[in-house]
Amino acid sequence: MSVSDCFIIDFPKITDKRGNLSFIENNCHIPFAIKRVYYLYDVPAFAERGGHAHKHLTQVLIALSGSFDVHLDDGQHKKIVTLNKPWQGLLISNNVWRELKGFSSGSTCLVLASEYYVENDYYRDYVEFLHSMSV
Ligand code: T46
Repeated sequence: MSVSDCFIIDFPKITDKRGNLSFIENNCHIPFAIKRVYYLYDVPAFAERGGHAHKHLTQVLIALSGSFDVHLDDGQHKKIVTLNKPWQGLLISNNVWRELKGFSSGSTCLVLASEYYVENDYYRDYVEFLHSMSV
């Protein structure tokens, strides 16, 4: 998997003068069954989240409010994606290092994950990650 396997997904958007509505249906709008949902909130502007890759997990990140930058790195190529639209998600495949930075005030990141939380699925050491990608 590489950064080119990471892409933006547009979710349905129902516009309404009362406010807009988007929805995501399991196995329909994203290419995996959702096993876990988590979210990042109250993130200070200077904070950085992520700083790891996953061996098997695929997930979709959504900026439900505010904005932040997602730095992607597969060991050979890098890409930065800014998320700031609640009707869009960024799919991040396994074996891609990700760092989340530049959180705006009040931003919220919703994450839809293909697997339950398993600490052993993480590469948390960048050198180990690079080594694993090169063998
Ligand atoms: C990712 C970015 C965007 C759990 O117990 N269950 C969970 O589902 C998660 C995600 C985390 N945790 C525990 C593990 C740590 O003790 O919560 C603590 C903080 O987790 P972490 O340092 O991994 O948080 P982030 O924001 O750096 O990374 C998370 C995800 O772990 C990661 O997959 O891509 O959000």
